[in-house]
Amino acid sequence: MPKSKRPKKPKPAVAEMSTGEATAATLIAHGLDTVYALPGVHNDHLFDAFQRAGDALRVVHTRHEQGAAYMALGAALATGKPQAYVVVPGPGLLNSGAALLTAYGMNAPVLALIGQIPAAAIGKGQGHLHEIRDQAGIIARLVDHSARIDGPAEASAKVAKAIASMWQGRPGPAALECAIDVWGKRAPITLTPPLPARAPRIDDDAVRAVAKLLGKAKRVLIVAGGGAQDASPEVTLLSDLLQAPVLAYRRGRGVLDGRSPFSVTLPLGRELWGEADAVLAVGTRLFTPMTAWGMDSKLQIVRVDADRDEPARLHKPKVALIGDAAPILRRLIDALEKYNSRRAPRRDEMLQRQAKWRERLNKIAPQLAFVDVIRAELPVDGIYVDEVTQVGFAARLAFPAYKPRTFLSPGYQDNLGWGYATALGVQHARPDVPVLSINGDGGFLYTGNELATAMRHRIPLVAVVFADGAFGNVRRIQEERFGNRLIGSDLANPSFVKYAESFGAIGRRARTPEELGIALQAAFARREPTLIEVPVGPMPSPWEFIHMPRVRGL
Ligand SMILES: Cc1ncc(C[n+]2csc(CCOP(=O)(O)OP(=O)(O)O)c2C)c(N)n1
Ligand SMILES: [Mg+2]
Repeated sequence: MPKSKRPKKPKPAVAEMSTGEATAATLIAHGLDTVYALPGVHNDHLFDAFQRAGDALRVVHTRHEQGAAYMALGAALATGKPQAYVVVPGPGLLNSGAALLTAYGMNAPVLALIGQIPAAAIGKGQGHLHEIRDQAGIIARLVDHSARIDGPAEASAKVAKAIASMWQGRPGPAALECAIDVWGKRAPITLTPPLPARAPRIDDDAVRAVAKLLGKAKRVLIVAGGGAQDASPEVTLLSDLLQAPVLAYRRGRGVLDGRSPFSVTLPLGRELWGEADAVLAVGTRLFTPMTAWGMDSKLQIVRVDADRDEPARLHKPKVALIGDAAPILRRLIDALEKYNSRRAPRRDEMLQRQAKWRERLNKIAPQLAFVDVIRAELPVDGIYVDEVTQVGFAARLAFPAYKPRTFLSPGYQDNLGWGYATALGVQHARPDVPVLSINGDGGFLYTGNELATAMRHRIPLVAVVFADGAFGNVRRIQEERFGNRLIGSDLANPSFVKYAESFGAIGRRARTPEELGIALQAAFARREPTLIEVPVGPMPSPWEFIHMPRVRGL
């Protein structure tokens, strides 16, 4: 072909844009279609860019910044895709802080876009509106990647880099600041397309070593964490090949279908930890087993982790495989063909042991009765969003999650009040499936005001509030361990039914597990913002099943 007729490589389009417009266009080019936000004068030009972007980038505005940040977190957890929230500097940033901290702890791809005072005044301490000392330093402590956008020409590249950073090494949130007088500045802009993800090379020698180790082992236990959520088929196949139970507590639930007798939570998981000769830990810190259940030289540990620094934090493993779980486990499955040994099927044993533990868990029967009706009514694809409340603790022990990303629990922050707003973000990002938020009366009123957001943006979330008139968990500890000296643990509640109705949402009351089942069925059929109040009394302590003593290295 003559040179002149060769198709030309398209040149990136250059257009005059504002910093805000370049930011919006880059978010859209990265597949984002929503920003969760609370506006203010620092970000007016960015919001104007959102307005001009029309349906390509919808703004879901909330009633408090923590609502916006938790919604972005929920959307990220439900989809596994990057999500963004926008807040003003200073108080706006701090109001969103608990959610950003939780996004960090959960390795969730949330981008925080944060306003700033006038560029020339930053660092001078003159006391501008919403000024906070060293905002850049504060956000740098909260996330692994942060930067300031200093002008229109660099906006797109900085947004693209921030989003790419969410998958480099350990996934997680990122934050960008931009000054009030910079969002509106204009210049000729070349947009930066999504940067290619750089996957670390898989170490085939190490994979072979792991296949030999696990192939020979007699009693393998797999432990799945949040980093295993996208490796469900691989973990499921490995569980079968190795006849290995899969332990998941909060973040790894649903990776192996909870209906399998090989799917275990803490109490049975601890027993199996005590008996195992090898553990395959996938995308988990292995925190509870390592810090509470103990280690000895007879247990060989293999870690699969996206973060190079994580595997040796508590105990140096035999082998660590670094990278995304799914491709690594696929290589491991291939290698096992050669090295795996025959093992007797463990299905019957697992069925029996599951039944035995279910019986022991009857100590928390009042909570389990609610967990069982919730599971019965929540459709197979439905998403359950946990809270730090009594029925929540029971669900962590006994709720079978059927699929990945359908059991969302806040991980090691375990922060009261994450539930309702996070679930709202989940339901917004996944309008195709029913979402259930469970709450205590303490946790719910952290973000119950976002019922207004559910109504304004027509988000058909169904929420349950278990109302015991107390920070029940705290009160029980005061009763049991502090001679019933109660302090700061009683609550004056509104009528949650009337509260929901005052927003225009559906409010219902259910007094028993059976009534809750009926109310849930109606709510999932109706698909409108709904709050179901369940008055309850004190519930038995679940802690003996969660904080359990050592089984190894005794
Ligand atoms: C952000 C945050 N603040 C405080 C706590 C401590 N905390 C743990 S459970 C709890 C009480 C929960 O009360 P409620 O939501 O009513 O649930 P209940 O135990 O009564 O079922 C508190 C205050 C926490 N986990 N997170
Ligand atoms: Mg309570």
